[in-house]
Amino acid sequence: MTVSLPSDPQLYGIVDFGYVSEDAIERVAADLLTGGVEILQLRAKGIPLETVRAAAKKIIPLCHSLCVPFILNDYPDMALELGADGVHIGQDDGAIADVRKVVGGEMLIGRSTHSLAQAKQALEDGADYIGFGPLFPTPTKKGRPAIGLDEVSKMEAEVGKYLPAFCIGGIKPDNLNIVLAAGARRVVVVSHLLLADDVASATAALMRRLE
Ligand code: TZP
Ligand code: MG
Repeated sequence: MTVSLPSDPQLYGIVDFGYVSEDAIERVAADLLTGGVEILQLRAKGIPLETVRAAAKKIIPLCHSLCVPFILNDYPDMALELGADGVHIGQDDGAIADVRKVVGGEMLIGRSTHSLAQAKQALEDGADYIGFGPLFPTPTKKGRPAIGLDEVSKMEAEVGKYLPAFCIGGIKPDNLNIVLAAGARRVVVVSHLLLADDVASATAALMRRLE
């Protein structure tokens, strides 16, 4: 089974081993899905490959039962092997064309971008969607400078018009209005949701603000 991107996704969730222990990863993924994330990524930096594989194998059926695309951060080979719907790669993870050779024509390829220029490049290189940020400083990606809101509306006009562009980095209910006012149409929210006492309710509350 392959799930494609929804036509107008607003909220992209990430279940991240940086916030969630191995034994809770499936439950938290299910909570994000219950709350209404429209795309779900598994992000596992510095985690043994077998642990990543085992987590992905549990989460993929949860996503597919709801027709939510499952995206694996890094590891194009594993994404292909496991039947992920997409793979997400950073600026340092090689050319999109090379990842495309590994994963074939069907799989979604998402690219992290940190400037308008990188967003334009990702569009030109054939990304299926982009992340754009971090808009604000974030503990989830320590050391990555915040890019602020200045380029958001240009990015939406020049790139987001042609592919889904998700603003990311430090986004939470407190700053969501200014992010949307800056022109963002879609967001990725990680720590606010994963650190919530009730992940499903926090996700559902955020979804209501975005719809
Ligand atoms: N890429 C750019 S910022 C970021 C990633 C993975 C982290 C987003 O997490 P948070 O906790 O929502 O700031
Ligand atoms: Mg990467």
